[in-house]
Amino acid sequence: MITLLDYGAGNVRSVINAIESLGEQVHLVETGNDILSAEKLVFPGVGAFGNMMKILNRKNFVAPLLAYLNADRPFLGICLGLQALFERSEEAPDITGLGFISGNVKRFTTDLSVPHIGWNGVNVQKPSRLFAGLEGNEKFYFVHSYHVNPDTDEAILTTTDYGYEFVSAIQKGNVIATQFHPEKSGKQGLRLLENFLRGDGKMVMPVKTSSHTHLAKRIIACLDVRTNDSGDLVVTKGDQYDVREKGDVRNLGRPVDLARRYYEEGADEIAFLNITGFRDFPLEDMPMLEVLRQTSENVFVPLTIGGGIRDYTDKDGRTYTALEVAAKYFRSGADKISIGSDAVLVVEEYLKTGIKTDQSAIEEIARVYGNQAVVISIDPRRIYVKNPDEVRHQVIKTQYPGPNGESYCWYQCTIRGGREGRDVDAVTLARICEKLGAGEILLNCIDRDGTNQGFDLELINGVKEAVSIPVIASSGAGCSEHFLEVFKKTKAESALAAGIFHRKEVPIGQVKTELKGQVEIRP
Ligand code: 1PR
Repeated sequence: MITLLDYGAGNVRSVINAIESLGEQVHLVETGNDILSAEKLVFPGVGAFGNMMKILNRKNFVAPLLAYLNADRPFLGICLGLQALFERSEEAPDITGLGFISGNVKRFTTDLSVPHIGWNGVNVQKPSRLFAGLEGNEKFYFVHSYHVNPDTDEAILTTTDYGYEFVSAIQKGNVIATQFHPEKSGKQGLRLLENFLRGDGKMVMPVKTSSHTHLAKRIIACLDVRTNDSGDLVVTKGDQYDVREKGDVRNLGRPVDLARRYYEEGADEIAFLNITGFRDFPLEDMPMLEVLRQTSENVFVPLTIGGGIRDYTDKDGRTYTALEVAAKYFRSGADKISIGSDAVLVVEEYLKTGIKTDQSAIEEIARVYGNQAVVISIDPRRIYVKNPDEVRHQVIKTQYPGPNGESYCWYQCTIRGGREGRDVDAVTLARICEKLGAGEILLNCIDRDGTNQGFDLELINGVKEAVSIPVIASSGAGCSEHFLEVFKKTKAESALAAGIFHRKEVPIGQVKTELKGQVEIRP
């Protein structure tokens, strides 16, 4: 029996699923005594340091946790579960951590995008049971803006490079904690988790451990999901956002089956977009929550979910906040949520007042779940202009002139699945969303969506230059060369495609083969 400390934030479902997939049962901590009587304790943490410590204090978990750790009993901390072991964090300077290891938690200071999101390697510093069966050159999934900084080297188990070398796992006796997420790191992650759960076996120093690691560019499979006219929940796909063919919603398969297929084929991440979320409130009838629950049972890479994340009042007059909607998604197995239409409305308000209210969906969800959990999905469309002074938007000079020979354009944000254009451009939207606490941009492009013509490099470069958070390039992939092109010609951290994967025109493996040797990937 494995005891799991769930303090109420983030995606514990995936950790439970991963442990159960390894044949173990999970008991959730309800009182401090559950901690003290645990045989093996797993502490996954996602979210923000301050919020986590406040909850641990409120629930009186701090003293039993310290007693457990000081008795050198088997412990696995994940992500914030590592950071919690330290004395303090720059993320919440007034709040003290557990102080089991001396040192602090620092925000990344690098020119690279922060959060550090994606698959990176580990430089192993000492042997551990954790590494049985691993070669040492595997990549694991990271998602964090802060990293631990121990006062001494004694407990360092692995380091990882991102701008500079940081500590990515510690081991002090039976207490182990990783910054990366084994439960989200595919088969290698499960192996590492299994090694902890077994708790026996030899101390292993992997043979291929490196002295430098590199973050891989991510390949993301995207599933646009909606109910078709017969009432079935299907994966669909649009041409420039029009998902109907001869009047019917295109049906490309069942969401849970396709997600499973992409995991097996090597997708680094999977995104579900509930494309009618703007009109069908996701908590009213909850098929997407069920899709997430089922998917997270056997898909062990990160899952993002979007659609309908906003404040909402139902027909009985009950009001739900965007934070409540997001919380349901996280608890059902999502690692990140994505906000589309509501982000545009939030930014419009901000542009009017110039005031951060701290109450927008972006700010509230980032405060509780951390910036890295908030993705902004932008649905822009090109608007051509003859002269850059014609509009007060971020205008670019384009290589692809408009229908009347215009050589400038701006990218108009839309809401409601591209149905309504608004007076905000994509570059401004991305910049303000970053300021409000978003951790990543999913950059679609209505003009390219479903066309197979390749990604809109001008749009991607325009947005990427304006923000320091990671950008997912999306829309238009037609062949594996398009992925190479987007990674060579832009600084996008990941690339997403839908149609070519659903129609089996280009398998994910073929994309990775194309990139191998030229772009860092997770094999
Ligand atoms: O506005 O917060 O409720 O979120 C709705 C979400 O649904 C948004 O993220 C929005 O992008 C998405 N969405 C709404 N309508 C559509 C549609 O297609 N009619 N899909 C839609 C957006 C775009 C991509 C697509 C890529 C790659 N889909 O995600 O998967 O363009 O396609 P390709 O490789 O086939 O070219 P809210």
